Amino acid sequence: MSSSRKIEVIDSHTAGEPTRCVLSGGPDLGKGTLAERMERLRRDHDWVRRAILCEPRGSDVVVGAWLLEPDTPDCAAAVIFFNNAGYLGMCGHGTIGVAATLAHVGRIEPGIHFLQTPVGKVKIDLKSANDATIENVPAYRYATAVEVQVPGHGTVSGDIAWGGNWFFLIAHNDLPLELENAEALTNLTWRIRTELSTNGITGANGAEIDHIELFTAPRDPFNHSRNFVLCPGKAYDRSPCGTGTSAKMACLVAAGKLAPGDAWRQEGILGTVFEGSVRIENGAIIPSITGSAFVTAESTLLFDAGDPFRNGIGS
Ligand code: PYC
Repeated sequence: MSSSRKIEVIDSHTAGEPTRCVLSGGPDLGKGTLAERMERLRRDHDWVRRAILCEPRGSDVVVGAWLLEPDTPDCAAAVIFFNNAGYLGMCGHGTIGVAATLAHVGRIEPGIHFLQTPVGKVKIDLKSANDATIENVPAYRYATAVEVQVPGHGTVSGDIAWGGNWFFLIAHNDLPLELENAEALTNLTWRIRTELSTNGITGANGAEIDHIELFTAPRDPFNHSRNFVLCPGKAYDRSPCGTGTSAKMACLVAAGKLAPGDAWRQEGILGTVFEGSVRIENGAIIPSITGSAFVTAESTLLFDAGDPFRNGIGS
């Protein structure tokens, strides 16, 4: 028995991290601000997030990007980012994926565009069908040298920073940040996240710190650093993480280690790179991230009423 619902999506990856852009076919989120529409999605239609991203159609790694009409006429689109665990404020790799997708469907051409996100307006400088520089929302270091005890591991010290999502950033030299250690790194960062939450260590206004970022020296000496980023749903970011690189640059600026206009080449766990820099506007740190995305599929998601997993496994 098939249902008439069909959701059109375009898949891409940015530096190895997948994005699934929802073009049409989702439930009507009604009128109102983007924040109101996101709240309606979360409250009334959360099944569709799981149906689109969770197995058997998706996987824990994929980030969804729901394209909507913007509230403001100067934006090419509005977007709500989501993953296997819930909703994201901003997503750097996802924004580059959205840029490549909008170019793929002919909605934008190389040049300057704006994207509305739930945490603010983001600028896209589309350089070609695959390459873009995005200017993120302002980033800042919220706290430095915050210590947390991780049972069986010891004391971990890190910075708390906002880069469009909340991050705990840690210099890490125990276990190499290499793919073969992904499981051990995931376990460690998950335990750090759990201890932050148990100990009431949060971002501003009690916000949950749901991204944990480890740093070490880059494998390629041309780069400045290599990272491993744990995302909220326990998947690790295959890319160097755009919001994580933004948070890192905010910490470097606060520590006097990065000046406006300096390049920061952040290598991720796959060895792919985001090139970042910052500018200062009215005292705020505005990060930019340059990366490449490639479209991998144009698909129609189908919802058979008889399929026990039509709304995703675990629903
Ligand atoms: O690139 O900002 C990012 C991101 C957040 C979660 C996964 N990727």
